[in-house]
Amino acid sequence: MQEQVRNNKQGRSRCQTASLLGLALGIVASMAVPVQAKTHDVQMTAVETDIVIDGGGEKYAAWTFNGQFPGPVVRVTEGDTINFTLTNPATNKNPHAMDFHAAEIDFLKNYRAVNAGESISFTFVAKKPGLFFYHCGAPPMIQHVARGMFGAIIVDPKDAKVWPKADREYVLVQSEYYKNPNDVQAMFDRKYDGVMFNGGIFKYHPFVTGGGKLDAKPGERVRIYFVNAGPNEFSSFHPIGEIWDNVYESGNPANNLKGVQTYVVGPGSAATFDVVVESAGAYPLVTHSLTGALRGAIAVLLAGPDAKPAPLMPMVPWELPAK
Ligand SMILES: [Cu+2]
Repeated sequence: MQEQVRNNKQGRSRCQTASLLGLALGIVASMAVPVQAKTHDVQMTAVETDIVIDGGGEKYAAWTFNGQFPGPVVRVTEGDTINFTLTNPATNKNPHAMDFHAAEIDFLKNYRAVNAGESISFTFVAKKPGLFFYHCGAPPMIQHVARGMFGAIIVDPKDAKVWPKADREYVLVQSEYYKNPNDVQAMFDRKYDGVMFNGGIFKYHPFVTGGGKLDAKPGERVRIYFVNAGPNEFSSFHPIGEIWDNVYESGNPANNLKGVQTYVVGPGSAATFDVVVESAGAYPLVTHSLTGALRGAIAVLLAGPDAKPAPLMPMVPWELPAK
């Protein structure tokens, strides 16, 4: 009898344990499965080199990360760790540095400039989702940025469902063009000669020689990751013929503005713009600061049913059509 009671008790407790376990598993299964944080080894090299900056083949004595203007897009997920190394080869003439706006770390130690022939490494966790600027901070910083040492880092939200899924994504980085790369005073005086998207004058303007375009299909949600490198001018980013369905300040899904015509992105800042293209046609994306648009900062989003998939940052580096 006692044996039976004990068995019954054990049976009941096993049963309770099993049902509790089942309940717990059910809860776990119903929760979104968290993405495992990753570690990324990101290595860049400071490259002082000539870069083509317009469709006519005009060259510019740029300073770059990895020989690209802008530098490569870094893409991680919220919570990921980035082990970063910058190499400044002995063949360079200038000190260079790296400053990631996505990081929250001591700037004196990590963002210091290293001489040619040296390298620097640091680690950070991308704690906040969004779109962030990165740039060289070696003095004079205004010149290192003007000459092309910058790029974008996208920190995707841990939970992809916090915002609508984009059908197509592009990165655009705005910057000013100062014709004489050695005239630092012109940079301080804001005497720029053009404004570029992704290191080119009218780079995505199909009516300009050598110009390209950004493709989309009607009805698609196109997400533009927009960074303003400056070094000095504000961008007033506007889609001609459209309205931004959403603007996410600093690219953070929590900072969601709706139905925006024009949104100001200051130097060293960024925002993510969604446009659902209503119909086929051409939609020039411009800075509505017109001296900038009319001197290079126009990227035409061409919507047609035959649009092909495209890279995040098309035409970097610029490939000129064969003559
Ligand atoms: Cu530099």
